[in-house]
Amino acid sequence: MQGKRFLITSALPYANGPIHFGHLVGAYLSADVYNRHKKLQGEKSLFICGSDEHGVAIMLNAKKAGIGYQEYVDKWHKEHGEVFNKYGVEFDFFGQTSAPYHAEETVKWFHELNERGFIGPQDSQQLYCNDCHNHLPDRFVEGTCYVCDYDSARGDECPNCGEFIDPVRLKEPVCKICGSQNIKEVTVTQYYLLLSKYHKEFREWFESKKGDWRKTVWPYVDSLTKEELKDRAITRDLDWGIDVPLEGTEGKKLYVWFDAPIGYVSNTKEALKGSDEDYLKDWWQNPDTELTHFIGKDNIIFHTIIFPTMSMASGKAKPADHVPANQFLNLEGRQFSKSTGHYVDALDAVDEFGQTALRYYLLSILPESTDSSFSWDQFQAKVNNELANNIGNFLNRCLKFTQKHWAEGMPADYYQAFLSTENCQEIGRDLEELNGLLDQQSFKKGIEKVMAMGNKANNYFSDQAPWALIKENKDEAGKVLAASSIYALCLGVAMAPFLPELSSNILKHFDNILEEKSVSEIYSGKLDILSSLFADGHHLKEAVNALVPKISDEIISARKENLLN
Ligand code: B3M
Ligand code: ZN
Repeated sequence: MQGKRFLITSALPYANGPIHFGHLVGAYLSADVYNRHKKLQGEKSLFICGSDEHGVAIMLNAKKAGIGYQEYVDKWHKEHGEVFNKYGVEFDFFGQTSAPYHAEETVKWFHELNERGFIGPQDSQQLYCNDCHNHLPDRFVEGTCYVCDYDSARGDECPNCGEFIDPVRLKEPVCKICGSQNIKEVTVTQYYLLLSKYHKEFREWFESKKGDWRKTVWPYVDSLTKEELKDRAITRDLDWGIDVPLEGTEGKKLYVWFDAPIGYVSNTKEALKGSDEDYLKDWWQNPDTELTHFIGKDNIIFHTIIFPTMSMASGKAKPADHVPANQFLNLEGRQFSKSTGHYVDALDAVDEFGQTALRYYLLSILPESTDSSFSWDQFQAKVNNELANNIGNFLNRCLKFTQKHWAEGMPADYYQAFLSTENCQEIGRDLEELNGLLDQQSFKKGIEKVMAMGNKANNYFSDQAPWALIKENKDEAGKVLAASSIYALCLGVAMAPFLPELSSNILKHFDNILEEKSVSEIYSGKLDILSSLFADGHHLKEAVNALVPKISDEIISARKENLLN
């Protein structure tokens, strides 16, 4: 037995456009918090992601941009990496599905499923362009809707009436690649994933998640899968993607949604290259692994039905333990839309406001159970009132005051006096509760808990008023400040999963006494360690700077105006 370990995945972002706040709150920030949380607890965890680089949408956009597919996806892969980096989303590995290691893994899964009888051919009718000689699946074709007569219905869906379109029935179809109307219907063979064969086993597994999964997830999947699982085509006639590894299938590629989730596995393999761990035995097939997929609600079907079934039916991997899918995030009450300008560029925003302010606000509006909305006014209010006035102010006052009056450091007994108090025990209990919330993947409640701890620290400092006390009794004022430093230290540790940059700015003031192991103990609420940490007192060496800057009205007005234009 190796003990429990945590495999954490975030939806692979399509290498096909910018990442916005909606993506960040949907699948990345909470996963990052969970990974940091597990690592702080001293647990073994791996946080795996990568770019999703196949599919028709990418092909169309690369063609529009006039560049090759690989060049196109590489460009987005690089930009996404930069966004995640600036927001402090720290994957253990961030790969690419266009890489050869990924095709190799995907092909293994295909063969395994095929040999076990879960893949089979079926004929279907498709459109073919006589001019550019392309098969035209779903999004490569537009035409007039056969239900409502709307003249720009897409091959997958009519944006006017919402009909789920069968492309061969479109009236006056047009090829999206070359604009030709010279289109014919042809019979083609595609390979299907025979999910229907696995319905019983799927339901057995799925039933075991009842009561455990979110109310926005389980009942929805239940209603979709109660009666049957439908077989799904997993091949396409395209020139970008992973070749179908069967004879006589030249020109066919695997459907993007077949290979994308296998990206979690192939990227784990790549992440562990050179280590003594095996990606399958030690992780994906290990019963002690807790597997969590962090996703937005639009990805539920693939993560709760199709990929778990592929995993179980192939015997390649264990199915997910948790799929905490988030709802959507709007911007000032409306959908983000790059084309209408109702949009915020995530890179530009983080350059202006910094990681801490944005992570704080975005985490506090996580759409865990209902859709939520990003508002510039609320962003400013929360950052200024809660982060800056409350926590930032406490930290500045406490650390600066200590530094000013005890420039040579404070003696041990000042600290020791606080350790046996009820206040200190309460910090320990708060940390334990925080661990409980994050263990349950309740991230919004988690960050609220940290803010409540900040409030307590701030109130303690204000109530004790060391600036007045020092005039009468320097020793007593010193004890209050030592206690406040302990509050600051514990707060810095508690916020580490949420606000890593602010946390490390706080903790660097305690660098001279802290080790990674002691951070882990404090994080878990085992505050006995403080007694030995402060055994020789403490010296705040580093100059204390304003830790949380406020956001001005002008900047917020400009941001709001920007949206209206
Ligand atoms: N790329 C969809 C999305 O970004 C898709 C997720 C794949 S996860 C295997 O919304
Ligand atoms: Zn064409």
